[in-house]
Amino acid sequence: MQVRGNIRGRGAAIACLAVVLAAPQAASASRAALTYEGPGYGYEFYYEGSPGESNVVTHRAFGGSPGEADAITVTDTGATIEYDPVACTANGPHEVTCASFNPASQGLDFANRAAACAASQVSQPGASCIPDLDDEGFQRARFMLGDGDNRYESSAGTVPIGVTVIGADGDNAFSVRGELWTSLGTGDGDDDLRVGPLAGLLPGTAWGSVEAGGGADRIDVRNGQAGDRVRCGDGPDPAPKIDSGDQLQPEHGCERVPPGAILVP
Ligand SMILES: [Ca+2]
Ligand SMILES: [Ca+2]
Ligand SMILES: [Ca+2]
Repeated sequence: MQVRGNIRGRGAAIACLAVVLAAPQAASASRAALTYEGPGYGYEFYYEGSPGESNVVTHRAFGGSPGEADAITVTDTGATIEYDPVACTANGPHEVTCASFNPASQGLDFANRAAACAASQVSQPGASCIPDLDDEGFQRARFMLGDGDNRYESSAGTVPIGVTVIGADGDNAFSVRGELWTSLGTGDGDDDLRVGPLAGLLPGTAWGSVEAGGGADRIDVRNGQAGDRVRCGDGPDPAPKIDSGDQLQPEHGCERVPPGAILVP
């Protein structure tokens, strides 16, 4: 299954070949942009909060197929959003849509693809450089929300991709559901972190990773599947809510172990 292969291989050492769509910087606004990561890896949507903001974010991916969304809309009622005008359009100050197939970005896309092909032939002589247009959607979205008490919630009906949401030392509440994979990370605040189910997929096709840092963190990875990995961090954390077979890492907090947990280093 191509989508899953690509997602599982996301850690492979590929050059990030073209960070070409950085948005204009503004002093006090969040920022939406996207990055083309090379043939077969498609695009990553990137959202970064500004210091001092308390972001209240939702996103919805649409078009394409699971693991390969054509476009992403992000809404942040806690911040004004700056964006790359080549790939994105605004629907008001708090909502932006970015498209992986924006006609204005196609020329840029092809240039990047040629560079990626050249690089792959250096490491794999004879490797094909035929563009695979089916692999050029958004495979992942990353939200770097920084300090403040941030909120993040998945929209209902989003096309599942990979989602990363990172906060800092505020009291964060992140609730992600319906994604192929999820990574949540926070700091010393008292955080509320949830990885919910993805309907209609076979067991083992979605998973989550949660790292909660200091503070008393409420963690819930009851997505109906085993294998989610939890680090509670320091602080008086209550026992995480898990499915049987989810993995806790006692070396990283999680002193209160619920029934069914698998302890891993
Ligand atoms: Ca925390
Ligand atoms: Ca689980
Ligand atoms: Ca903790």
